[in-house]
Amino acid sequence: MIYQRSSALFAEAKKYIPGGVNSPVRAFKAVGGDPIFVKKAKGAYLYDEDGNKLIDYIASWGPLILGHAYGPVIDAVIDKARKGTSFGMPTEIETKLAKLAISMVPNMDKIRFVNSGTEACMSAVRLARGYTGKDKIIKFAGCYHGHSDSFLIEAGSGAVTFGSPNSPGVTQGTAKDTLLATYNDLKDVETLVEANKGEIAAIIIEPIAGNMGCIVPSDSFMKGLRKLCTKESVLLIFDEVMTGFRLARGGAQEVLNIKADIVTYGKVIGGGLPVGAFAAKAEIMDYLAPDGPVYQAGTLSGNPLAMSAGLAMLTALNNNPEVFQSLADKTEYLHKGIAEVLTEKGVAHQINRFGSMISVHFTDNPVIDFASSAKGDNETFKTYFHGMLDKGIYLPPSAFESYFLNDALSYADLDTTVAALKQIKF
Ligand code: HOZ
Repeated sequence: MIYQRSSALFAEAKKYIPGGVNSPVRAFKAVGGDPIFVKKAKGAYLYDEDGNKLIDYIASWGPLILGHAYGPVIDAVIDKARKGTSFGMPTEIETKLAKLAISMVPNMDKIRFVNSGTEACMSAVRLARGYTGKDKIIKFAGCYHGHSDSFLIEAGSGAVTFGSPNSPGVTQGTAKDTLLATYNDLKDVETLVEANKGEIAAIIIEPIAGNMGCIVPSDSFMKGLRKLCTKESVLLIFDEVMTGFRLARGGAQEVLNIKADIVTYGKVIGGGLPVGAFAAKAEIMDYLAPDGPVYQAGTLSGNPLAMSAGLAMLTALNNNPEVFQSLADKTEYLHKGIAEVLTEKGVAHQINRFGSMISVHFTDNPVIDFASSAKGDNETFKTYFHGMLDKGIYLPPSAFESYFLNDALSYADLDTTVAALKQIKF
């Protein structure tokens, strides 16, 4: 495939936008070459500026569960836009979306809408600190909770892709309140909590990790974490920006059967428009301004276009819960196809999958945490990524990102994907 116009557009973008992109992973630095500029998308396909059609496996990093330009979402946004795009005043649709979201998710009474997953996680931690009166938080190496200061400590996703999991610009004062644990290692968390007894406000985790590639938690780790938090009066925050409304109506809380104290959402809850949210029991949420002392605000929070997209999206998911099984079946089918080809070719690999999240780690050893994920062979990943791209398959341009399947993908698309893999010379 030819990507000439994309390359020209990238060269022009670099003159005015740092690195030519507004979010680092998009720049293809981890895989080399120039990024693809998208012109439009529909269903399972991206159409780029060179006229290529690509099968998409990122779905805008998760939210487009029903495919690109999903009819009811587009209609809802157009209809709303005609009536005004932003008011900075309350609207009825915010309550409608809040009511629906809360009805789908276990264990939550109230929800506050913000504009991104970063904002949601940042606000959730402030709320946890305000509610508990404690300062420190625990996060897991390789987990990514957006780019706010407290989380850029051994962060996954783009941060680690570019070798800057600890970003300059984060003060030591902030960094010292973020303690770091190893994913899937309960003993490590227990030791940290013990060493900081009475000082931990919250433990934040991606319940299915997607920012060091897809990593699945063990049942005993998750159950142990919940027990430990309850025992030590630490709030358990599930960052469900990727998993919320994707794995099931009730997200990871439902599928793992674990109740979190605060849950954060993003992307999906806006049907692909810029939305984030955080939710909890009323007792915790009522600590937020204007009822409580913990401040959080935003002119674009609850934006009518974003709310209408979110309402259309969640309504569709709520009315068609079979979509989650359909997605999981497709992901399993893809898993089998990829595994078969890579095994035949003798390429060392591990495939991690949960529901509609999946990633291929090029290593012999099981990938259960950041250290094992980082052992993946990036040269093989690059060959794989560019080999697939050349055949019209768009995968995440970093080994540290999960794929997100969308239900517009057909089994024929999955077969095309596996056929493309067969042609790659490793
Ligand atoms: N690292 C982000 C997803 N985990 C990428 C976001 C983006 O570039 O849009």
